[in-house]
Amino acid sequence: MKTLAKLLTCCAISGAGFLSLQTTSYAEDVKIGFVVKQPEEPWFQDEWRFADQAAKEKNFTVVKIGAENGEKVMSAIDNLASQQAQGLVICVPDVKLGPAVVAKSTADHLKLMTVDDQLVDGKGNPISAVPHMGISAHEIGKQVGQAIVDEIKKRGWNMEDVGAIRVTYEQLPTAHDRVTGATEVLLAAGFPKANIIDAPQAKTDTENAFNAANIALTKNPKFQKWVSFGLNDEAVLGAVRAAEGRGFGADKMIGVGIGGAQSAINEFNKPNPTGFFGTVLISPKRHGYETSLLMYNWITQNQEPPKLTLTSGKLMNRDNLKEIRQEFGL
Ligand code: FCA
Repeated sequence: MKTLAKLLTCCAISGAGFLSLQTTSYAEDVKIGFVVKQPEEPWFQDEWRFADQAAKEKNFTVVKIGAENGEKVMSAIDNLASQQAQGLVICVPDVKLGPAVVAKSTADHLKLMTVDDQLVDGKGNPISAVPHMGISAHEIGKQVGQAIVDEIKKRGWNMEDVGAIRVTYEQLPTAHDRVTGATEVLLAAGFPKANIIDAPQAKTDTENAFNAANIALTKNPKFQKWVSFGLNDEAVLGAVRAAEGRGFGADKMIGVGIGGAQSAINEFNKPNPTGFFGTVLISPKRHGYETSLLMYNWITQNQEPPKLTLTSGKLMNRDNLKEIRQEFGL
């Protein structure tokens, strides 16, 4: 009798142990990929950091992969499948890869969600069947435009004498929408259309923006003052550096970016102000943590993420940097 009781206790304990072990290993078995187009950009590093935070909290694995071109994207997806991942969150290097990315993920039985840049189909229309989290690009662009207009007025500049370096990357819809929003606000405020100079960048990094902006500056020596906007902080920083090289410092340049990650923070932390006047802070926490969690819930609870989530931003400058970042949980 005594032995039987002992035996039962022992089984109950090991039964419980077995159960809890199963639960743990189930969560551990969840593996998702987080693939980004530009791993060196602070924004994407922040997204990864927040994806890691979600993984730690929920006890799943995030495989972080940088994929700068289509070939790397395809092999990243295969790689994830061979590691038995169940899904991926991706910001592609080229949105036209859309149909190929969808086909490859489907063939590899991976759930697919996009972040930042929405995939497009062969006709250039967004692939709305794939859940996506992006920024409200047009609205955020308008915030950039408004910040520039407000500062032009504050400084009492005559808009006729001011050139605008519009750093463009037209093949990316979110980039187009951001600069369109900013442009609309400038024009509505009376900024002369002819003073808006396009600086098309070949790649969305500071170096390419710098090269593009230099051409715009060379071709337009008549302007004594400049403003600049573009897709992100890197684009505007390229223009700011190019302008600096020609003597247009903080008093002759108003650059407003989008992002608010380390590149902007570094700039604001310089002892003296530069032409990088402000940025619209967007949320890497939502884009990294929340997308990973949405993917996790999709895998573990078959709860599909919302088809479209658009996040908002807030203007940030040297003076309110800490406060605004705190507001965003950063
Ligand atoms: C695009 C840009 C990034 C970031 C993100 C939200 O992917 O290239 O810099 O702004 O959107």
